[in-house]
Amino acid sequence: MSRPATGLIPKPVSVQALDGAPFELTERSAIGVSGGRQATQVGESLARLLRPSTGFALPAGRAGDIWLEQTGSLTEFGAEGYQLEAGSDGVTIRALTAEGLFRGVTTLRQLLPARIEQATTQLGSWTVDAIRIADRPRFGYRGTMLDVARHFVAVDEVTRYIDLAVLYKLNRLHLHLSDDQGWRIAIDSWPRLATYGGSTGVGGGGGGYFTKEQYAEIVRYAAERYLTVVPEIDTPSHTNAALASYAELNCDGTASPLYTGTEVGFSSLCIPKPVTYEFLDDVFGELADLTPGDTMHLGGDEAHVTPHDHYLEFVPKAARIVNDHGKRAMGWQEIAEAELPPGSTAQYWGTGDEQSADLARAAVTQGASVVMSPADHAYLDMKYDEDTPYGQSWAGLVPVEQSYSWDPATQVPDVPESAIAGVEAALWTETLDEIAKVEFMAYPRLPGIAEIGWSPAAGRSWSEYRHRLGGQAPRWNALDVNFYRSPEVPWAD
Ligand code: TNX
Repeated sequence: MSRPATGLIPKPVSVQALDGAPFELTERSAIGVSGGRQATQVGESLARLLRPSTGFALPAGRAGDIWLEQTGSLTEFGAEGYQLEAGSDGVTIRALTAEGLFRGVTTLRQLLPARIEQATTQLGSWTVDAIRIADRPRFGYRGTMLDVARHFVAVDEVTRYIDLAVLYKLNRLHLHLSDDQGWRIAIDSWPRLATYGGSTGVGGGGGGYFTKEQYAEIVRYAAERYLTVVPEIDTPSHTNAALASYAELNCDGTASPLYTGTEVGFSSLCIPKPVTYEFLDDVFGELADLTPGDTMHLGGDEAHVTPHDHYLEFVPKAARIVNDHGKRAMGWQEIAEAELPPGSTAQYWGTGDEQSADLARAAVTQGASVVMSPADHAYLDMKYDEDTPYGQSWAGLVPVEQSYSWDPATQVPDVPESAIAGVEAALWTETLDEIAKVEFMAYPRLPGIAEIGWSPAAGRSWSEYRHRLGGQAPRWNALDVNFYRSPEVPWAD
């Protein structure tokens, strides 16, 4: 009695096609919610999603053929898990938390025809085949990083990026807010960081920065979609924008010039100077006040001109400053060389090389968790092939199959699944000066990283996945996504 598998991404833990008639969404449909205020908001957000394309009223209240039920009894699926059942009587989604309901609603969204994503009323019926799904994520951290420092990205472009990311059940947005070329977040106690340090970018463009209100708006928009913002202030290197803004941060007391090139690792905070730590305390303090998530990222990568003993002294100090503001410290893999306070996370960005593997193991030995971003799979700024018009290739070309074909738990020997917090796809923007190019690099690869973070390893294969991926094309067309029509994928339209 098996029907063809659904086109869902990420693939759920368990999918059972049922014999009965399909569910049909009609003008009489309604959304009923049982649960707290957040569950009610999930119901309302589903209604807002379905109304434009269906043209139906879809009242959201206490009863309906779409039934969202938050229930304390569903503990076996964890905080993000859910059960979904669809049939002629209706659709029921049950979860322990509102977040679980949101993930289940995301599944329902993908089960509906792709034209559900359209902004205007569409003709035709809206059915979901009878089905039963039980689902929960493999990893708690499923992220994507956006580098808004090399090229600045406007608030509505970030929210668009969020809209697409949550369609694949990602739950972390790591914002790379500072680098040599630009400082992108207003800090009241050090105002020139944004006004001067944020005044340009790669190639000498106009730059820009988020006001505190704008950053808070991004955080709020993300949180409504169960995506937690992880802000990064990259230190001690990748700091030229700060060093250009304040002379006293430089060891020689002279402000460096603004920088618009693409070299890495040439800048450093002055490790022996007390003002360095006052600066970090102010910056991370103001950022913590705006950030409800439990983690702040301190960078730590490519500190090529920081004396090594200084680097080892700096990282624990910076991590403790983050801790003092109530947050866990996260950093790129290099931080594992230094002593890390409990609760820290190191982000692996190696390519299978021994040095990176050693760093990941050093993190685990210290009791830190690891987020996996192997550059030869999960760096979305790498070109797909020789003909990709922008992007980089220092980690090699990363075709869609390669970005999908890896497993976090076998990436680094002796870094077991139990030490891995999850995965993150990084999008650096040295070569990406508009959001359309960012989208082109992210799609179709980002959904594959999202699936690696969510779905069980057993049962994942490229030969099967590529068909589900190809099935996303009508949805992306409806959403006007500028995706790369890779010849590796059998696109559905
Ligand atoms: C390496 S990966 C960097 C970034 C660059 C990226 C380009 C890492 C932690 N640092 O500074 O933008 O390569 O792919």
